Amino acid sequence: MPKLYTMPGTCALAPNIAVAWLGAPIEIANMAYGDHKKDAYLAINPRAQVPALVFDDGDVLTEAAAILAHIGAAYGKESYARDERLGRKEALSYMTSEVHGAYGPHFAAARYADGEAAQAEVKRKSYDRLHEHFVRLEKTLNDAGGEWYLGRRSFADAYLYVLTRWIKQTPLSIDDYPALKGHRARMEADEKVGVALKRQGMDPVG
Ligand SMILES: N[C@@H](CCC(=O)N[C@@H](CS)C(=O)NCC(=O)O)C(=O)O
Repeated sequence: MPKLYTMPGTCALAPNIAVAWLGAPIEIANMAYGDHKKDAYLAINPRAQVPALVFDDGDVLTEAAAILAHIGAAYGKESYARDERLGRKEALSYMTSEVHGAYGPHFAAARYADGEAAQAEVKRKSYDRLHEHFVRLEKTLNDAGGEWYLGRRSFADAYLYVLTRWIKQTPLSIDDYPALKGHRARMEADEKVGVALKRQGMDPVG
């Protein structure tokens, strides 16, 4: 059975949720934080990042957007219209690169600047960028009816949930983005999201 490597608190939650939603025959291998830098995992992903999907023949797929696309194509039962397929691809590329990337200075300021003052400045500026992304995400969600990011539930919702969970760790407030707040609560009311959180050693953020 293919194995999805995850770690508490990480974006690997999105494919973990996708596996739970589809009941896909994929084992979740949740590592303790730190194990991603040990030899056993570096042999799987030398960049020391999760998620990684390891197939029975040893092939490895990394990058959350690619893993989500694979899970949808291999195990998805619903058929999506062309505009939905394109919308999902665009949403996942945007979220995994632009928005996740904008969290970089928050999570790892030392990669962007030296010294406490410079790092604080880099972080402060990153909250401005994140705010712009949340305004855009909020608008897209509202334009789609306010319930699911693309109008009906898709893997974009799983990744959006990862991004809105992290708001809690920043000085920004989910209260400033009411549609995102409602979306996060909707995700946390989902039984399968609860299953995914549990197997990744995580709790709802409330
Ligand atoms: N571009 C990659 C990014 C993956 C990534 O940044 N993973 C983070 C967790 S969200 C990680 O493994 N970080 C390792 C660390 O914290 O040292 C993807 O979309 O899968």
